[in-house]
Amino acid sequence: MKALITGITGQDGSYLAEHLLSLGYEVHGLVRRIALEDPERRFTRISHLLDRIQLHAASLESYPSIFAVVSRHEFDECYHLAAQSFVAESFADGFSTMNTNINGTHYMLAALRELRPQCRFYFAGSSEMFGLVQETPQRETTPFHPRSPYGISKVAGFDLTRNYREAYGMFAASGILFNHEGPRRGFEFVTRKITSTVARIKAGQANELQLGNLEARRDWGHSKDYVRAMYLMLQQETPDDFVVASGDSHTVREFCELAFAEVGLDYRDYVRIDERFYRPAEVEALIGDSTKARTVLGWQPTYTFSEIVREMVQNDLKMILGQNQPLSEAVSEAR
Ligand code: NDP
Ligand code: GDR
Repeated sequence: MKALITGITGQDGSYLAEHLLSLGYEVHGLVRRIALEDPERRFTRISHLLDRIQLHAASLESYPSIFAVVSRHEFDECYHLAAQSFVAESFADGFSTMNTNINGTHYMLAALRELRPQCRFYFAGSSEMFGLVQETPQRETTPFHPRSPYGISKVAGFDLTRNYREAYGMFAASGILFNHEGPRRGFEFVTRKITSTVARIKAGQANELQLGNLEARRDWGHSKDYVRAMYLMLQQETPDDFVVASGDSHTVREFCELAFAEVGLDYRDYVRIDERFYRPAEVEALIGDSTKARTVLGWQPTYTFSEIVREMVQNDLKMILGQNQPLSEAVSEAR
């Protein structure tokens, strides 16, 4: 089996590549040309896989570049994960988020329809599509009410995917994934911002952590668990959409409490509220009902919330104390 992963350099792409390799897949990744020119910084999450995967340069902004990659290989499955994935950035630059996320998805679907309509397609939908939630917990039938340009772009991608399935009979499925984390999470997302700063404080390299809304509530799982669900969705007899969630939700404050406690500190001594990290429209509380994924796909998560927090803190401590990785640089750029 040959799979193409867009966004292979990201958190999920790297775990999914590992999972598919372990199943005997030939794994291809679509990456930006600039990444090929700067492999040391851009390929940190996949450096250990480089001799086992094939990378192709293309841009989500360019249909011809995507068309060229799809035309050169007979892919059986395509996991479309590439996106501008940071919600806060989508408020700062809604236009480029929309362009990359909506057109990028449309280009992928159009190229596959033209060249390889039998290739199975996975779209990385998001719980951000629920936004201002219309029911709790959220499931496949819950109406969408996105609260950011990012959320809106994901609703459009979801609708495009369903339309290609209905109009052209393609095997096109969307996962509606709730937040998922892990040691490879980007530094700007709140979980990694917290765990990396905890490590810096413990190492004497920082003395406070600036955050926005501590009462925001999320259903946090582990990326390693969630990429298994993506794979399972493409192994079904018919294409369908699935919510993937832990069913357990916690506030940002609770995440802080646990992360600081992991190194013997009290978060109240270090966390400062900074208005800059509030969003113009917040998604206050998300919690998913993944009954359908659990019954139809036979999927279930293996990590608990406290195991995720512990793994992330311990990983960041190891990076900062053991290997002198430049955590400080990344964190000071984060927001
Ligand atoms: P990351 O931000 O870690 O990875 C995003 C990937 O997209 C990177 O490989 C990045 O490449 C690539 N990318 C971004 N812009 C472009 C572009 N213009 N052209 C080509 N590639 C581009 O995201 P995650 O791994 O966390 O998430 C994967 C997908 O799942 C995303 O679509 C995200 O929106 C969605 N999602 C994530 C959830 C989560 O909690 N993690 C939950 C629900 C959905 P580069 O390295 O070059 O920047
Ligand atoms: P989210 O993740 O927006 O849910 O999107 P993020 O970790 O950025 O925010 C989670 C919640 O924490 C609050 N928050 C802060 N967030 C950040 N980044 N920085 C802060 O300082 C801070 N303080 C409080 C936020 O307001 C928010 O409520 C993630 C991404 O992976 C998306 O791509 C994905 O689709 C969704 O999860 C599901």
